[in-house]
Amino acid sequence: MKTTILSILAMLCVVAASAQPTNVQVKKYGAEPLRFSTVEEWESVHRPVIYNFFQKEVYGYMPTRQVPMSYKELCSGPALGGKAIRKQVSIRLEGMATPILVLMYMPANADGPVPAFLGMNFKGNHQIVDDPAIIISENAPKGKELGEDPTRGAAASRWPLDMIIDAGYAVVTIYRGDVDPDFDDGFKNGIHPSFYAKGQTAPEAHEWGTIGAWAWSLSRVMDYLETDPAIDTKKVAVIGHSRLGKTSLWAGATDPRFAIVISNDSGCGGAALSIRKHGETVGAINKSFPHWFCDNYNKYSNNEEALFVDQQGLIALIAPRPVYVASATLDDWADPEGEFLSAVAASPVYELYGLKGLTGKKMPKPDSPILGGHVAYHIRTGKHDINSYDWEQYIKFANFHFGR
Ligand code: GTR
Repeated sequence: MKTTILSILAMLCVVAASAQPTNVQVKKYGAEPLRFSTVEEWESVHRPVIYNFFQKEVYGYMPTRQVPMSYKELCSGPALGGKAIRKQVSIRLEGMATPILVLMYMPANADGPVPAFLGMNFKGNHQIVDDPAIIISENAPKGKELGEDPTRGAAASRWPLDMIIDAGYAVVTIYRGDVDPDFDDGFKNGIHPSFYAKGQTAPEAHEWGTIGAWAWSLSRVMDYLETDPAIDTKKVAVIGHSRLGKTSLWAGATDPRFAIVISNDSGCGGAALSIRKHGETVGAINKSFPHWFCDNYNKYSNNEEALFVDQQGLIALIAPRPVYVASATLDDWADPEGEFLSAVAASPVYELYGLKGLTGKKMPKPDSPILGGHVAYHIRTGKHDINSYDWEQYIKFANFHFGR
């Protein structure tokens, strides 16, 4: 009997092994459109190779070690004139001096769990709306002398809460500085030290930098959301602007629980193709922000030709989940055309799944979004920013994909 079970198991293993395409050669993808023969070939051969490249050479591996984490609901109550419920939660990680403060606004009239947009903010939760009940993080910028505006609601134009709540979505946000400060501190502060091995004082060349840490923390917020019955965690869109757009793309690539991924003006190291060297280059970004990527990424400074795969690979890692890439006309530094072409070059992977990508599409005119497929794109008139025009498109996109 035992022998029969073993031989059946052995046969199953052979079948499973032979299901792998054995004749597929992996060679450098560069910035080429990612065209493969089958979903199976993509998932079993190319996706793992591309994913490994981004982990090892670009954003750095996230830790595999578990660190004890706890949540605490700090307060909850009516907000936005009664149309929303504001909830604040702290996430504590062992080894971190301060908690990650999660700020949530949820539609008050919901009759069940609601879909949500989850994203980081730049300067503190209290900046997304002028609401005196928002707890100001100890890590938030404190004075104008630092070149930062500490005012409540200073970033409200980036978070059109009324529009989002009226559309039936929750907004969930955390401040980037609660996770890892955005300067080159040698990874002495923030989240990294909690994960060092004995005697370690900085991440290894292939280990996570700041963007990796930010993306990881969005997954930890998702862990919390999975315990909160107010949120429909099958319908969480991860969103970010600029450096936080690079972060949302990496969060989407690393965590399949994010049902939609939105990159707003993410540019170099985000959606844009690096090989074009238009606007910000890999060399420039590594020089100005040496802490964002892993040290291995320095190999590609002024050496973009050596990239095994360009940023279209990052977008493709999100497939088959819907992805939205957006640009702005005055944001030459982020290379709008490079962002569009990258979304186009990732599209064949979506099309393998029978989904609508952007293959064959031309760069649209300003303010003419290409919606309706699984890879969406728009270029908005105006500067490097995220505003209510952008959000309007993201809500339409989410409504379409969440069947609302
Ligand atoms: C710029 C940086 C960009 C972009 C931007 C931002 O200074 O060069 O890569 O991320 O900051 O986050 O606003």
